[in-house]
Amino acid sequence: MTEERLLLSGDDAVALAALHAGVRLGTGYPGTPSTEILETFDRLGGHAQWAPNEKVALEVGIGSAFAGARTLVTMKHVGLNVAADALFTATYTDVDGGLVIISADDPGMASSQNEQDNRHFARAAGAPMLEPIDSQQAYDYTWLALEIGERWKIPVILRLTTRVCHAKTVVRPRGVEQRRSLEDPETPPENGKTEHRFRRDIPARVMIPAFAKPAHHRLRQKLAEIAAWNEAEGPMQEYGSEARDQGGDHPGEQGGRLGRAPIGHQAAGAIGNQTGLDAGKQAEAQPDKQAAADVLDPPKLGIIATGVAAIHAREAAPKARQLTFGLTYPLPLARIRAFANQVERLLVIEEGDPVLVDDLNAAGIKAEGKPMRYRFGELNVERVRRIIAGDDSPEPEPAKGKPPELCQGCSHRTVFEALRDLNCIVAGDIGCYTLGVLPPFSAMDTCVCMGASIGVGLGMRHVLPEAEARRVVSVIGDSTFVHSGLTGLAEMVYNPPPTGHLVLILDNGTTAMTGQQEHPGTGRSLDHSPTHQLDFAGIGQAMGVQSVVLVDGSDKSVSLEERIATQLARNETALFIVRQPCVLAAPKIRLYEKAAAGERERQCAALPEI
Ligand SMILES: Cc1ncc(C[n+]2csc(CCOP(=O)(O)OP(=O)(O)O)c2C)c(N)n1
Ligand code: SF4
Repeated sequence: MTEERLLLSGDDAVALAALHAGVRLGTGYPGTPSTEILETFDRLGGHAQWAPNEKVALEVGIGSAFAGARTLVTMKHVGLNVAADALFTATYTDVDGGLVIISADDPGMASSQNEQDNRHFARAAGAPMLEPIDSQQAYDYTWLALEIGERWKIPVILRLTTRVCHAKTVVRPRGVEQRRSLEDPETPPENGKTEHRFRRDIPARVMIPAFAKPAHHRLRQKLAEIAAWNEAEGPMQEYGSEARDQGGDHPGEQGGRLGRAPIGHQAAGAIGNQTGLDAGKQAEAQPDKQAAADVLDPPKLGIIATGVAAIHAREAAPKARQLTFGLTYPLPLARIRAFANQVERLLVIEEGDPVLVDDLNAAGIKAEGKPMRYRFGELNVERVRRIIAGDDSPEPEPAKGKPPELCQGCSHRTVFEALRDLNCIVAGDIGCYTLGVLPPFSAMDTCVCMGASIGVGLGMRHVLPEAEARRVVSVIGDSTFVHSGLTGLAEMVYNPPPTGHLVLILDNGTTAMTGQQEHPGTGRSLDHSPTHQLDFAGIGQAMGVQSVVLVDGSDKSVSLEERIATQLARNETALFIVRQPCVLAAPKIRLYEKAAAGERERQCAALPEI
């Protein structure tokens, strides 16, 4: 450990840990609140790249880990749905290099289409899961995930949530002597990097039934061993008991190389400031609440809490006994049982679904969960106080913010004006353009998940009466098209509806919604340097779409509305690529293009004359 103290977001802490731990490859797909991890890893000098989608990112990560390299794969919670096919079998395999999968969950849906709780994935796929409460633990648990992964040759999920990703708290990184450098003095001079060699192990990596059956047994054995390790040495903190009065954490925290920041007042304060609540200040501001102190801190109340909820619980009931652990799957059930035996009322404070409380009750540990209403949205100190006190009075309505809207001058505006005026039935998708659903456009009828616009549009075309079917249009962004629209296009040409169909790709040259990331359609890598660019028109033609049209969105001499209307009257499959850069990204795109042109000129000038 160094004396260095850094104020970092959880995302940045993961990136820094990845760098310090010698992660050779970081790959992922953008998605709030995980996007910054790879961007920071790249800025710090790590090898980071955007994949077309989360499944490909995880597959690349699995390959890298099979080759023995420490690897980081990042995504938001719904990304794990896309990557799930790879995940559920990867846990059967032996990965040599530590493979950390970041699942950044979004309770409260600050920027997501659902608030699914990815703790279910750990249980369903048999993947160990670590859940940090703050940036220090985000740093420490990234290391720990790599170490657990390498010891048991298993992918490990690091589950973050929006608050942990974006709140900044103090991080004390490992000392330089403990860090793993990418530079290895014993490796050949050509690249100066650690060489990872492929180790053949067919039964551990080729999941045909003959090898997968024993592999499943191995997975259960690994999880049993990890659970035993978690009981004995896993990262855990207990408060309100003698151990806490002596300032002691679980021995694992002290003896292992694990998190060294207990949930003390410092960490609680850091997050508390985010929520605007602090135990002392709250009591001062609301003297009537003081009377509830006995309810909040009865001597026999025991709280089990994980993730950021642990900080809220410490602040809401500072005198209550509390057990918090970092490795939340597989659970340290014996430790929990011992804790439960010391208290009269055992309360589980967890954000999202009743995952932990159900696990405890299933294991015969009598635990109380939260009322249904707290399953929705994020927890905060006030909500946790209410849970503890059994206060079921109505919660104050959150302040209404200004509804979001497409930027002035946004290229998506023209498209939605046309679709509105033509009274189209619009199968929509996810991106900035989803805002086409709001007034003054109100021109989107469905939005389910990334890529769904094409399939959903086709489904409607197949069953609606002809006049209505003709009005159906699928609208998809460029990043989303690469992510999961390509197979929808294959479906369109393979099973064309009798009226044909029209897909509009809104190609604004960036992944605008998540902060202007590159993707395979922009022709630039994560660090904005030039790379191969997918040709959407060529793809449409090669797939057999009957009418492929490139539309310059800035060309006002052609009416987009007329073009769409003409197309809808034909029984053809059609792809319109409406191209116009996002107005916010355009200046940067021009800079990247200028830099690339300069580089090409330099390379040409350096060519020998023939
Ligand atoms: C499976 C999944 N991964 C990531 C996201 C986050 N996300 C939502 S839309 C989007 C892409 C938006 O880019 P694009 O389609 O180009 O539209 P734009 O925002 O540029 O208009 C991303 C990454 C998500 N919602 N679901
Ligand atoms: S960020 Fe770009 S794509 Fe998104 S609304 Fe603004 S101009 Fe449109």
